[in-house]
Amino acid sequence: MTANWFVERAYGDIRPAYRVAAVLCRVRSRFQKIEILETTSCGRMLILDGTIQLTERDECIYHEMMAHVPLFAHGRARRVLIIGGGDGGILRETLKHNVEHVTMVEIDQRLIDECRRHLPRVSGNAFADPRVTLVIGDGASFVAKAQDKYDVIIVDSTDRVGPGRVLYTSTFYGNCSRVLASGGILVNQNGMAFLFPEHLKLTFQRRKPFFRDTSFYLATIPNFFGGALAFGWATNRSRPRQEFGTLLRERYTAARFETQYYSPAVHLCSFVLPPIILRHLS
Ligand code: AG3
Repeated sequence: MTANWFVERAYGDIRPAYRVAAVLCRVRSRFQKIEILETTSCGRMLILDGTIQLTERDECIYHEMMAHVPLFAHGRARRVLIIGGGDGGILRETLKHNVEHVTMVEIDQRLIDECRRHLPRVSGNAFADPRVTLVIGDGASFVAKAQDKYDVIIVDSTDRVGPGRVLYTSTFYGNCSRVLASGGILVNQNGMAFLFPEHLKLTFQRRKPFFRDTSFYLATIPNFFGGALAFGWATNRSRPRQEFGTLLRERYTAARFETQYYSPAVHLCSFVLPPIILRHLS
C-alpha cells in the first residue's frame, strides 16, 4: 500500500483502508501503540495497536449508546465508574446526566494526553468537570480493591487483546457485581457480534453466575469493521428492561439534551437480538 493510506490489519484476510491526510501522532506508550491520523473521509481517527477505536465522524454512536443506555435505564444514577475510555468520549456523554460523581480509571496517561491534544472535541471540557476523579491505573485491580459502590459501571476498553484482556475475566465480572450498588448496571464493549460470536458466549457464561439479567445490545458503528458491535449488559435489577418504554421517554425528555443517535426507541430496539446471535447465549 502507498504511504498515505492507513490499512487496518486486525481482521485476517480483510483489510479496510483509509486515505490519510496527516499523521498527528504515532507513539508507543508503556502499554500500546497510539496513532492519531487525519483521514480525508472521517475526520480524525484514533487507532490503538492497529485497531480503529474512533473517528470524529461516527464516535457519537458509540459514546451515546454506551453512556445513555445504562444511564437512562437506571434513571437515578449518582455515582458512575468508567474503566478505560482514555479519549474522554464516554466521560463527555456521562456528564450530560445529573450525576454526582464520576470516577474514571484509565491505565494509559499518555493516551489521555495525546487525545486531549489531537482530539480535543472528543472530551470537550469533560476532564475539567469538578464531578470527575481521574485515576491512572489498572481497572481490574481498582475494582478488586474498591470499597465504594457505583450505580453504573461503563467499561470502554479495547478488544479482547492487549492491555484490556483482564476486563473480560470472571474475576473482573465478579468484582464488578460486588461494587455495583443495588439496581446497578454494568455495560461494556464486547466486540463485533458477527465476527466474534464466541466472545458473546464467553461473556454470557462468565457473567451468568453474578447477575440476574445478562444480555447484549447492538449498534452499527460504520468505522468498526464487521457490522454490529455488541455492548454487554449485566444487572441485578428486578424490573425487566423490556418494560422501560414509557419511563425512558419521560427520562429522556426531562434530561433536555440533544443526541444524534440515541433515542428511547433506538434504546429499546438495540436489545432485539437476531437468532444468529441469540443462539450463542445459552
Ligand atoms: N473502544 C473500543 C473500540 C472497539 C474497536 N474494535 C474494533 N474496531 N474491532 C473505543 C474507544 C472509544 N472511546
